[in-house]
Amino acid sequence: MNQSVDFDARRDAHRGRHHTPPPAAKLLTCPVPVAYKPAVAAGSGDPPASAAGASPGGEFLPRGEADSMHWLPEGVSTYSPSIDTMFYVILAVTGVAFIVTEALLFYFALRYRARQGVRATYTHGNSRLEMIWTIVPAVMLVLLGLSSRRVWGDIKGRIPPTDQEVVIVASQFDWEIHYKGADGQFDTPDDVVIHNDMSLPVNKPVKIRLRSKDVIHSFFVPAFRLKQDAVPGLTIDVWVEATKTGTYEIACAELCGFGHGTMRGQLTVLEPDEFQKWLKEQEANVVPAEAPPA
Ligand SMILES: [Cu+2]
Repeated sequence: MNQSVDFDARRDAHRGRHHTPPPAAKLLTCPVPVAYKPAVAAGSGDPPASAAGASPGGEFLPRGEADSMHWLPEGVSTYSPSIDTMFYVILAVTGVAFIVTEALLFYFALRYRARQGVRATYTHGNSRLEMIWTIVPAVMLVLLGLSSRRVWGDIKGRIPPTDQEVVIVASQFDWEIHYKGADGQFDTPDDVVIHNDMSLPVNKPVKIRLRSKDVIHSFFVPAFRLKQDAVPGLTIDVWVEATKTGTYEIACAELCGFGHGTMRGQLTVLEPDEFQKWLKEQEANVVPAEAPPA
């Protein structure tokens, strides 16, 4: 059974005609759920393929084949273990509550079903029971909220000091990745701009500034456990520190139009010296925009 899709062909086909929806048949053939199998082996010395005509040969596999022991893809950011712990704790609490309430629902539906000769009694409810099933979930919700506050504050409430910055501009249906050019500043003619193909250094905090040109998108890197909306008119800062080299998937996690499902990119985590080498190569390729006439 071959469920892999030609990720690069899909992305390349989409590049340059962002407002044309892809053929419906292609959208329908996308297997779900999928996990991204890294095309670049961990620690590989190969630089990532550049944006133009990239063909790193990555392929999507059914999640079960990628990792049968865990439901989640391998976490490769400093905060992914904390997110996973929170996920499994919340899943356990809500899972038990779900099973208990559904079991009671079926039990009562069966136990008190209409039967001949049995007259229904009218009940107005039970205040004590209602208090219990309101207060217990409320207390559990507060406890879950309090226990996740530290992790949440660490991820969303601060940006660790770093000189590594990337600006990501989302649009239908494309991720535009901006790096400071040789002058070390954004919004200048020598900025490096790459579509749907991002590279980052490993073991180094990176500040990501998210923007959107049109509608709300959501920058989602499952392997980092990082998901953040990109909202038109706002610049939203997030950060990540990758812990393992390799190639990972970027997805849009906010339904943003007909081509939403094709709004994918790849993210390559490189050793710091390889990253610097790659960035220098990209800088050398930049054709500065002509200065506007005075
Ligand atoms: Cu989107």
